[in-house]
Amino acid sequence: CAQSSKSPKPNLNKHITDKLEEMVKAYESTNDRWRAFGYQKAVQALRRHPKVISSWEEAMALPAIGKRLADKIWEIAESGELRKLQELKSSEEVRVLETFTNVWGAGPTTAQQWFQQGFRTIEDLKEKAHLTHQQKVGVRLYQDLLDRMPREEAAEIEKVVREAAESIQEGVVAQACGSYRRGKATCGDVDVLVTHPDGRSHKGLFSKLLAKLKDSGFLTDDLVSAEDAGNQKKYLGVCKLPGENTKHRRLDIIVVPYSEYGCALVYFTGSAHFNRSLRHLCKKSSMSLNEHALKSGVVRKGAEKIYEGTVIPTPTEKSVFEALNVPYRPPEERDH
Ligand code: DCP
Ligand code: MG
Ligand code: MN
Repeated sequence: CAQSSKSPKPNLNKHITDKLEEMVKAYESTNDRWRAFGYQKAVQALRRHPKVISSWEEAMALPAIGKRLADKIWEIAESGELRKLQELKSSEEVRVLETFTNVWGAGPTTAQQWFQQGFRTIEDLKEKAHLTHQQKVGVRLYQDLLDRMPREEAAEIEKVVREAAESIQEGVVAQACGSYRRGKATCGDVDVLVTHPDGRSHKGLFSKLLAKLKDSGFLTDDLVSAEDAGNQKKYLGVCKLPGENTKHRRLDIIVVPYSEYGCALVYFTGSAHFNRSLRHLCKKSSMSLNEHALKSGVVRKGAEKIYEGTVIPTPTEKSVFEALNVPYRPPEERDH
């Protein structure tokens, strides 16, 4: 959780959570959200468990674990296998739905529709399915977009974006956040956060930067062109480093005003799980946190906010932690 400042504990039951995570993926792709959620809960409980599971009773005593899940956990602990997972994986429907939900821009509902329409492969989708613009990109670049890139490549992509931004506006700050900033060995995409310390020169930068990166051939495909979230501008697309053997990679570019930089940096560094635990913490002290701002004096009625609260200035990332009264955690320790 976000509260402890110690480095995250190793997951001693990885041999079990790996299998359970495959179950989550399988059930997510078949749109069986209830089951997916149950398995996800089990994964979380096991990750927090300080010992290797050594009995059925020990599994049963984990929070949010009932008899059926305890059986599954114990089956993996004892045999290293899970028959239910093997069964799901050997089902054509599950395999196809997993393939289809991995297409960028397709969720479980679309995947199910495609399956019902008789499509079974990515080739089928290319030839016969009615696809949105995003799905066309997702299908054309299917394998590239599924692969994670080594962090060295993420650094090169960050550099291309930074140099383009600097050539447009001197003094701009452009930094890769997300898994890259958390020090991961591989990255699913590159999340470049852009701002300007003078508080105003970020304006107009977004479209100029995208135009420049498109002109040079670096950006190859747009997914979400310019989603405007308040004062922040976010681009989701695909890029490719020069050279013959380079792959297409997912790139997100987010331009934010300097006043929102502290909160944006926390948010886009993640992980998503870490962000959730920070927001959870906020609720207890009548605060709220998102990528724009940290607010205090929020009044909630159930899940609804009846008073939005007032912004606490958070010029730096550290100031966000201070205002939340949480010990600072370096990005490498924000995976949980
Ligand atoms: N984020 C979030 N909640 C989400 C999605 C994203 O809080 N539902 C935040 C935290 C993420 C960051 O945005 O770390 C970037 O999102 P990514 O999807 O790019 O995730 P990561 O960079 O963490 O991982 P990956 O290597 O898969 O890109
Ligand atoms: Mg990312
Ligand atoms: Mn991203």
